[in-house]
Amino acid sequence: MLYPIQNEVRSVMELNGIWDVSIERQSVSGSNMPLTDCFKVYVPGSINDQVRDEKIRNHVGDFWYRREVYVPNYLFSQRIVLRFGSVTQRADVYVNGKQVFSHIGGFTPFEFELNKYIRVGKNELEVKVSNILDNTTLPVGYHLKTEDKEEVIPLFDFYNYCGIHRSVVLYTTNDTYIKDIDINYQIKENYAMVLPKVEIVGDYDNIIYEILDDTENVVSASDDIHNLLVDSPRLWQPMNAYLYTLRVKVFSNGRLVDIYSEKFGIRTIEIKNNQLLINGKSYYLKGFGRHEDFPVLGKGHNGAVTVLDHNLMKWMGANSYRTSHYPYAEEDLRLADEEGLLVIDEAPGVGLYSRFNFDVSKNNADNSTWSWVQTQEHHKQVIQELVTRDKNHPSVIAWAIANEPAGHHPGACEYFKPLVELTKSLDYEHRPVVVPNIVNATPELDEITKLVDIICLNRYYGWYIDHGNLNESLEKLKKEVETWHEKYPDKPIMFSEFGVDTVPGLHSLYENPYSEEYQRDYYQAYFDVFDEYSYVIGEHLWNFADFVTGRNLRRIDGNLKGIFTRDRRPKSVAYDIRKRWTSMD
Ligand code: BDP
Repeated sequence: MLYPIQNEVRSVMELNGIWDVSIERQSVSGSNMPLTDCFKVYVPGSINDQVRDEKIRNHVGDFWYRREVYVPNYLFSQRIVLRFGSVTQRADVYVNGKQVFSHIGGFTPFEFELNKYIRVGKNELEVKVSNILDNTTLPVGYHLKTEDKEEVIPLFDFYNYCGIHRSVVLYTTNDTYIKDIDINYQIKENYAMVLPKVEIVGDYDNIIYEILDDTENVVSASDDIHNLLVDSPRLWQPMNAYLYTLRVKVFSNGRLVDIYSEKFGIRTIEIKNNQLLINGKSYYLKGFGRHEDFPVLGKGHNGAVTVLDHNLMKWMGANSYRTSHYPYAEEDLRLADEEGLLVIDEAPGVGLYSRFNFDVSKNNADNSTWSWVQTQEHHKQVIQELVTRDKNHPSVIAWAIANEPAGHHPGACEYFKPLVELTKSLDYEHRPVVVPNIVNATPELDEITKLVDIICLNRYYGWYIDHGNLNESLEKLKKEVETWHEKYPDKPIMFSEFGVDTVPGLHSLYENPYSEEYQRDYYQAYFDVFDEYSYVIGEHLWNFADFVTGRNLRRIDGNLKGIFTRDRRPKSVAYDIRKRWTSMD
């Protein structure tokens, strides 16, 4: 799905700002009844941390958002599209009292044509937002409902923030419009052949494709996609990005009816001899698993936070991150494209593990995951939405289609095989597919790793296993790395998560868990292991910053595994890691 842009033909109008929200539906369309029991919520932003009332903060079920939208008469000569960047977890959209669209899935955009539902001037827009998660949704939760209580118990470790989390816009196009663009290309000896696939709706008689360099010079132009050649292309390199633009112009009877500019980078990605090669050169991934999580905003997108987080990652010497555990705002990826950051782009396939427990020794009590979850169809939908949204981003180097599923429970392979195939088939580049692995899905038992391109390990030896005992746990870590390598010698291994909860300001003379010293020792010990193996191709620390979780005996004010605090102050370990990463070639 294309990002909304404004240009010669298209216009964009933001509907962000303060909306009215209530638990019961308040408005009757057309009436001027005063609204009672409404509270104010800023969009984009999670509801939960904008309210004082705990009942509202913890409400399970529906929230009704409402606002008026004034539509100027001159827009009506065009298609008017209403687009939501994301609504978490489910949205039912009502226009002037009538339900017109629904979308399930909290982290991808959706849109629909509005013309037939609206009039010139004042219109009423309502969105029923639900935060229910169950065994058919992603993420997965246990949905418990009795006569006097409704609850969602998350099978994952972050707070189930809800609301309209990303921008809401009205944008316009003509009746003939560019619906989608796939920018495929092939790199030859000293030129690149760009082969865009453009989907157009409506009548037209001519299309012109232009390729512009980063100073906006047209380097190639044609009405035939087979003639789009870029001589001596400048490659998009990690941390040294170079972006071209594909501009597509659509004409009808000599008149320009649509135009869309999409940036892209020219580069290759390959997995070969257990290495990750970008433009033929092997790269080591240094970076983080992250969350969209910030005080007050919750999971609401805020451009200033995106910019700061990217600046902090670059300051640390990172070159990559994973959008754990769901697709992030489109603005994040657009920035990563410009900055040369490498992104493992993750679908919200999290919680696929019956009776998941932080005490991993308890995780083997039940092996029924794949008979209980009914998420496969929805999983296909979220993968499709992820790949079609993000396919043209040069920053995206791999798709993570789930996080820590029960890869060792019977049925895991049957569940994942079609999903891996689908992901590859949707992506013209066939980028690597990964599924970060949980420690219980051992090399002997796991059924998923054979399907993926990079072995991604989330490991907590010295924390959930052998808590506080680094020496003993590192022997287990080494043994495990070697066992995976023996089983899959051609696949690279990366650590997609490892870390320890650390209370900022807590110091200890000893190896005391939760202290800043323990976090420093833990990371140093892991790095010493990684550096022994040439086939370990990356380290993503868990987590970039502390983040909010549900209430749990193991969580003191959330998950404290951040290298930064939730308000982005560095813990001591940040300086060690910065030193390591900035001195690594
Ligand atoms: C892993 C999960 C991650 C958690 C992390 C932790 O992938 O979402 O936050 O452990 O426990 O199991 O900190």
